[in-house]
Amino acid sequence: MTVYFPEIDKIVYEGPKSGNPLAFSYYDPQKVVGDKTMEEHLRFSMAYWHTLTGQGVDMFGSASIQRPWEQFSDPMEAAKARACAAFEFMEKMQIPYYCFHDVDAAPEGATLKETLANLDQIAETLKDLMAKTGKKLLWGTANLFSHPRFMHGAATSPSADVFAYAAARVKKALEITKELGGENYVFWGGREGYETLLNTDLKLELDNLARFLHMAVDYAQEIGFTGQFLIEPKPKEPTKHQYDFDVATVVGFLKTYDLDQHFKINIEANHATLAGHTFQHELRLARINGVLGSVDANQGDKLLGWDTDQFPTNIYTTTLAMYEILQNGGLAPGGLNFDAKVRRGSHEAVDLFYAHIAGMDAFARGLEAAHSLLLSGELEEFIAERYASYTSGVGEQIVKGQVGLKELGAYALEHDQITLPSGRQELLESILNRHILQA
Ligand code: XLS
Ligand code: CA
Ligand code: CA
Repeated sequence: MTVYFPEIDKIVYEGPKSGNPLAFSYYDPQKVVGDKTMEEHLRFSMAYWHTLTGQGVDMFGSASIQRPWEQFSDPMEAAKARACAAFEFMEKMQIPYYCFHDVDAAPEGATLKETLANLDQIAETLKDLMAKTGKKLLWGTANLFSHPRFMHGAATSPSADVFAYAAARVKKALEITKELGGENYVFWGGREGYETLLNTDLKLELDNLARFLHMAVDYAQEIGFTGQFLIEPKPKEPTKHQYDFDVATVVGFLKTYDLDQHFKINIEANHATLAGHTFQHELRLARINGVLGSVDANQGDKLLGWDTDQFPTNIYTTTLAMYEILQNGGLAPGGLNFDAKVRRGSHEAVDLFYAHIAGMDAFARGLEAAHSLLLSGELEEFIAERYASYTSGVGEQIVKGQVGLKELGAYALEHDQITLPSGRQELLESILNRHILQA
């Protein structure tokens, strides 16, 4: 079998003092943090699209990246070579999971029939490689946004034929995900949104999106796919207004359409910031609603207003993310999928390794800092104290629903001289810093 990364050996943990850029400084898969190993906590996954098929293309320039596994005139040959490169990469990086869109794995054919046959064939290749390497599928999905047929949406297209076509692709993607033992299945809205209400039947589009998702749930039951369904929110890009804007919007949508018992949420850091939220905000909101399912681990650039999908290197962010994930009891069956791409200028194969090492180390360090923060209980103690007025007296009565405006009105007349303690934000920020620096 062709070796695609001959100069690179397996990346191993050497510790923070090593200085070897092709080694982990913090990610030590077997190291136990609390009740699990780092590997069990972090459940890292490689994104097939960015890592294997990303070419550094942007609005102003053509491909800056040429991967040897893509250099075949027959697209099926390229797809097989790509699969081999993917598994070699995962093995060398010690990444246990991967995620893919149908078209990342196999090329579209001239007809839908051909496309589906290509997928079946590549699924066999993937299955063999998974059996040989022990790598696992975190989630599968269908790309319902790249081809021009999806220019007006897929499940929310004004064309019923496009709706049907999209259904056929999701049907096959679900079958393949099941066949490969996928632990989740993701719906990211793609072009499910609109540019202008002047040409849009908003109500029909939202109803159709819900119909589509119900069909997927029914089909999964029919074929015995037991993986977790996930919706991935994003506020904009490619459409001006995406229907699955953020966690709050998705929670409302799922409840409105009676889908809440079937779906959890896949939260991407860069999508959170595009929605004007912190990553932690989205994780917290999902967690308290019981729908934190999985994470697309990346980061945006606050100076740029689009989805830059950079590798996550900000340890503040990874610490606060792991703080939520630990309190969620972990992510399983979800994981941390690097939906992240190397920059256009980072065009050499070795950059893929540097990038994933940076992301894995940032999350490993974040895990340790978050664990130390939780173990100390400093934030939780402060918060408990801050809200202590709800554990007795009138506060307890409010929480238990024992009082209304009448009773509270009478109470307030007697208690209108109120003194409030400090919120201590700066102190808490220095506590966070201490755990990040010392964990
Ligand atoms: C695009 C999305 C996409 C999903 C999977 O912005 O992040 O890559 O994760 O379709
Ligand atoms: Ca994503
Ligand atoms: Ca993204």
